[in-house]
Amino acid sequence: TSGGDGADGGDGGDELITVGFAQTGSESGWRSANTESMKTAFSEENGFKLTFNAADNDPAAQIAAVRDFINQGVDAIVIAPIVEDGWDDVLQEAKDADIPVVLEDRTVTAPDDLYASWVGLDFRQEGVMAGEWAAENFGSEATNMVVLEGTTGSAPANERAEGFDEAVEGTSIEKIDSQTGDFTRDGGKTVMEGFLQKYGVDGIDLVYAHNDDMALGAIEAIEAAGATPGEDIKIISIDAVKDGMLALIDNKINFIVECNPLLGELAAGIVKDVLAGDTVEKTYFVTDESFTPEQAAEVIDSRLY
Ligand code: GYE
Repeated sequence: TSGGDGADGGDGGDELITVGFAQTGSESGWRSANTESMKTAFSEENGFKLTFNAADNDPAAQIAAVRDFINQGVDAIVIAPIVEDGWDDVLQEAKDADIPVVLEDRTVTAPDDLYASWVGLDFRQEGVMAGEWAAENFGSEATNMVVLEGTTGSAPANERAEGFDEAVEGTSIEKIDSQTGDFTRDGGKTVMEGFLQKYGVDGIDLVYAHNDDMALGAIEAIEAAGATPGEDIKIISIDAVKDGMLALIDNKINFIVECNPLLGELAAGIVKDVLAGDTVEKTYFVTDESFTPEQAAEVIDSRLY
């Protein structure tokens, strides 16, 4: 050939692996970090040609995007499933078309022979960590708690609720209300405004937000109601994204459980292994930490997201 085509030494030539990635949307800081991590890992430099779709949190649109990928005949499909249910048919179609599917982030209820592998976080354990901290700090005094739930039907909303509830069972923490804020800042703010109207500032002691963005929205609502977040009303959330950590250091949030969004390299490695016919595990769990304000201040400069 005439050179200059950048055949940099590999024996596989410059055939790129075509991958369709069906992302949930762009609801949160976590999601932005996850999207960036995925795009970096599935780059041409790393041997991939990525087609990216963000479904704006619409499960039907996400399934349609996966169907498009199947029709395009991509080499592999990666999905961050918005909701757990409803995947059986399209995953079967991918299987019939011999296109391996790797899930990242959220899980599905479909049988696990319909996908090659999943990489993500233990959402239930995140809920348990948040609940154990709540139980330890507020579990022996009467505590009225409201919950800002993630997207209804999503694995993290379901499992973070279950894990937390289990950890605070038998304590004096009482869940007085729980509604979805869809993992967005606006959603968290609107739902919290409603709670404040209904129960008053004095009727709420604790907010458990399924992600930082909703906690940040709740902070706005609490401040607008003339109260001090982190003091008059305590806040626990999940993710540990930059803005969440800064609010934690500011003592507006009291405790954050981490949820690591940097899954791109792992997902790309799994896709390559699957296509090479190498054996992969069905599940890969990435571990999470948790932070008090003091701990957040110590690590903030070294955080990658
Ligand atoms: O916690 C939230 C995002 O699925 C783990 O989705 C993810 C969650 C994350 O919108 O911020």
